[in-house]
Amino acid sequence: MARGILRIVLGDQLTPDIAALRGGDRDRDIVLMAEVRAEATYVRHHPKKIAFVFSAMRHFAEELRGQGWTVDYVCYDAADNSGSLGGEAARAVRRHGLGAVTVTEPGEWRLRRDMDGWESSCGVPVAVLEDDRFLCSHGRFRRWAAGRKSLRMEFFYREMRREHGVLLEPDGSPVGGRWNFDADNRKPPPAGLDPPPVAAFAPDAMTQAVLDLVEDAFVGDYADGRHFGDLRPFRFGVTRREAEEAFERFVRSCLPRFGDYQDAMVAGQDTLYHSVIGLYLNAGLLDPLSVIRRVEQAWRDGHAPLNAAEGYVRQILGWREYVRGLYWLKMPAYAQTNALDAQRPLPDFYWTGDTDLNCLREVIGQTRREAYAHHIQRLMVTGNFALLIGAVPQEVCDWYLSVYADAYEWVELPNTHGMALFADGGVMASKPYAASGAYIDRMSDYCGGCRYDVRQKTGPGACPFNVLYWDFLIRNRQRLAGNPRLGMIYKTLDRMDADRVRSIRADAARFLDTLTPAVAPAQKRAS
Ligand code: DLZ
Ligand code: SF4
Repeated sequence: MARGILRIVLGDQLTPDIAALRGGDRDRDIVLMAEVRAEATYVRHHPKKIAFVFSAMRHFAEELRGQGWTVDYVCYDAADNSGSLGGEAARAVRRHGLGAVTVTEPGEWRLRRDMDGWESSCGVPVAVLEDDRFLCSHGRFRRWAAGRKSLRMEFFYREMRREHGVLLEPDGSPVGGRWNFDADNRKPPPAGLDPPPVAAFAPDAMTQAVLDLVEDAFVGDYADGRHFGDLRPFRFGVTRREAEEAFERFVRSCLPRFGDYQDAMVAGQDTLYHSVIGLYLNAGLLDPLSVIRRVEQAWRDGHAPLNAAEGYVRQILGWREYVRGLYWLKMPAYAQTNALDAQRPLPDFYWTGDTDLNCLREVIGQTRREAYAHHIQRLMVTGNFALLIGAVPQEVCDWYLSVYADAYEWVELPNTHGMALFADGGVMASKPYAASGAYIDRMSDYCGGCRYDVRQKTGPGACPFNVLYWDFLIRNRQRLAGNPRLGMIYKTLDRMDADRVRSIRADAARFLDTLTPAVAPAQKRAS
């Protein structure tokens, strides 16, 4: 009788019909799931993220066992844990005398390259299957990208809408007469917004055991090599049922106002009307197309306005698929991009939250507590600041990859190198997302609680974003002045008198001098 197959399920592949399990023989094959040091430490992930992944993995293993699979589950603290997925694959093949390995492709280039060596380390054939949980395959994205000068998300998104029949009139045109209601997603937050709390789940015994393990192995002072972020209280869901409940709760209570306040930021309101399901989607606990269909239905039922439904669908069917397509199209070179030659180390306060710029303190503080921040907090506060000071793209990317519970390199790298830092030279964005304090002031209530004055343009009390913004444009004139979308801004700069320009540069230099590089730079990833 032919030997069985080792079917490997990774920590972000927690989907019962994942490619590697399809067509398997439940009597003969073995499913391997392994908590390993290499995955938990290739960057210093937020302890909440590790706890979420490990606990969701353990719950998923139970789900598979309930469906008749034999699951060989290797715990992080098992005495003979080899520390890597490749090592565990080879050990399991030998342990069970199996004849082949099947695995669904991972979300990250690093691990995909590693898998090329698995046939020789396992001594049996290894099949790496495409991850078809995404709506756009690698081939489909390549076809879309072929021959295009510009790879803008908007055009990709329209094709996805047409292809999957989402928010369309019977004649194929977009409902509401427009493809994109972005302009209706930018309401500043009025005083007294009172969003409902995000779904929270009490840890069960299995999660409690994981929390203890994570506490022992990872929690402590970042400067001593431990991982940044608060482990407790831990309130994430860890099963498909909980993820579905969290999403349904969002649809019922938050979606109607999500559209209006998608870009708003309010101190102390960590989630506003956001769904906070990125971690569930990216780990495989929710299915993107079901999420999209549910949101479309909420609009068709008159429960949510179109700017909310379209704005939400754009994130999942547009941005999420687009960044994943771009990642695999452009890797590994994309990780090395640094079009603006940014060389400044990431400041230490990204890892401590200890800064007197209130917007950064709020967003980093929230990130430390929750392993969550929404897209505008990421793009226009921490990302914008990193862009303006010229922080090294790889360090910035490692920060995002570490601190957010939903972060995997396929989503983080394009968002950092492409969107936030313009390090790809304009593949993703038509201009850098650079903004002065005025943007943050308009979209948040952070400035009221800040020791800097957002209306002051220069001088010791001026909002640092104001001088850094102009300093950034001056520093990068050669690279950016030819960009048609920046023409007006450079004209304004050209009209500034020389004294003003000198004082901007001097203020910026003084401020930049106060930044201390991180004590323990983020661990470098092998790519
Ligand atoms: C993020 C993560 C962590 C923290 N730990 C594990 C692990 O121990 N075992 C595992 O299979 N996966 C883990 N993951 C998720 C992987 O890093 C994920 O599969 C990436 O997409 C790698 O490509
Ligand atoms: Fe941030 Fe400037 Fe506003 Fe302070 S004044 S919160 S530094 S934007």
